[in-house]
Amino acid sequence: MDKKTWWKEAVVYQIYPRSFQDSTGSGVGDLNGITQRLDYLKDLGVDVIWLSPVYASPNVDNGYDISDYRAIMDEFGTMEDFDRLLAESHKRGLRILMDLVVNHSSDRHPWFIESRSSVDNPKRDWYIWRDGFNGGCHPEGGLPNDLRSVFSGSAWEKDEKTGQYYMHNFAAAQPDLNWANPDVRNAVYDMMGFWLDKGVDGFRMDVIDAIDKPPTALAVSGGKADTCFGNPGVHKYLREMNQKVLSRYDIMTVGETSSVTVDTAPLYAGNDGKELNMVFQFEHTWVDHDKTLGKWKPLPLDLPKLKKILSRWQTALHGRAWNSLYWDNHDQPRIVSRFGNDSTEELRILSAKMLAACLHMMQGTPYIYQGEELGMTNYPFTRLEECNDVEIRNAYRELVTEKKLLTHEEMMKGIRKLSRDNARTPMQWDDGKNAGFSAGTPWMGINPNYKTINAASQVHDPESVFSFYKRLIRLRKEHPVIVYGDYELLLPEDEKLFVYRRRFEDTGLLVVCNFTPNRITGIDIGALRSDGDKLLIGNYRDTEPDEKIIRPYEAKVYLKN
Ligand code: TEU
Repeated sequence: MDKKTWWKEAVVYQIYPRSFQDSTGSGVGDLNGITQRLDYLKDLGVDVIWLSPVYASPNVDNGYDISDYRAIMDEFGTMEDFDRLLAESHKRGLRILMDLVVNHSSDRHPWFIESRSSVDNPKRDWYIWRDGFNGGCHPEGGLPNDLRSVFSGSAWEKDEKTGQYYMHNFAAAQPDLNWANPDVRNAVYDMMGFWLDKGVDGFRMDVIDAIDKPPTALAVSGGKADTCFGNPGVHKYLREMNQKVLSRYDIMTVGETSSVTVDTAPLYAGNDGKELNMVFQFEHTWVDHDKTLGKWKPLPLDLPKLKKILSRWQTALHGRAWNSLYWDNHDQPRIVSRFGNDSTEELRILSAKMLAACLHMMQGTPYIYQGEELGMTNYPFTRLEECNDVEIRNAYRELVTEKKLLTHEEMMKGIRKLSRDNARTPMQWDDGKNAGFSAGTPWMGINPNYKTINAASQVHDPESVFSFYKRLIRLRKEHPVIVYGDYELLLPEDEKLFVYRRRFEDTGLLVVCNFTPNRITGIDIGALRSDGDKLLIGNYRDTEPDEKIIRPYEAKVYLKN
């Protein structure tokens, strides 16, 4: 049985501050904007707010490139604004999770500026420097090896000053820190203490599975390099971090770990509590990615595959480690446009609710990304100039311009379906100017559907997507089976329905979700139900008396008490 803790029972709401609420008319969201909206979050019923980075940053990757870990980004406000946000959140019983981005810093961080200044600078070894292969005479341009950046191209950047290359898993403006150096680790732990002593309630740890680089990734070989993600040495550092920092506070921690598997999850997030509380696994976010072209060539949803992945995580971690549950975040497109259906208002609302029920009835801590609770959709990008994301721009350059593996139209199609910028358009608060996001010119285009899809039209409507999320959050607080129950997938091969059961002590849930716009007949839900159960929540106003009919995007959850 899973030990009870507050973070297992909590629901987290992720804010991307740049796009949440602008309080000054600058066109960029800010901390005071978030403070103004705390009552909205309280009304929704979430317990924890995860803030994407709010630290000083040149914004090559929108705050995931930090130039001062102890300062607030100018555009977002001041440290006093932050302290007020924290105090106002706590006053309402809302906790704050900070984004901890310590796999890399910005190339403008004073540590890196010093590090690159000369080969014998004391901070040289705070980053990862290598000579070029063969004295830089290799036909490939002398790169130390063929290690690739997640954001396209080589992970090595030549620094003209000293002639050596530094390593970056992400953009060239995001040099990786050298965790093998204890001074780096201690500087990070000190900085974490600074925020924890202020009273923040935990951390979401960016690409934390990449902090330990295997020597085979960094060898100056001119040839094939191993990936930097998921090297077992990560656990040595996380255990040290836990002993020196995390264990001293009652906080919540979640690791962003794209390489985690059901086998390694118990190391990161096992019940023994030696490292983190939970991890974000990525497998379900790759289900519609092409093998070679990835997200830039979207595939149709293979529901049996999605069910298999999510169910494997549910079953393997039960009683051993703790799951996070998410469809959306700032790196993912909008779920309703991805696995749901935004072609009509009716289907958008039904499918957004169905997807919410499907996820929120599983075991794990659910994360809601800003706007997901409104059923916000992808953006109709048609021109590259409408996109901001460094990942998109780099991938476009490599795949369309240089290698010609995709045409402009194909790439734009991929961008519309799966790119990260879909999540980053401003929050749609109302049907007024700029959707109520900003009195100035928004830094990024607002989705033209804001007149219909916005918070103001949903908060008081009991049939809205917002109200549905609110009910799901409340049910989680009322029924321990949702938090602590075990899990069993039914009808694994069915291509249209996602059906599963949960059990806890004498109680049970049956969750039935139709992932298609069609009426499904022939499967007798009545036969799967338990004696005396009742409908706990559903996304249709009325009930269909014939239990052999499941309506378009219908979701039904039965509870046996
Ligand atoms: O993301 C890390 C990560 O794994 C992503 O690169 C992911 O694979 C990609 O976004 C999918 O398109 C984190 C942050 O969440 C992301 O916003 C940052 O860009 C990245 O780290 C670098 O800090």
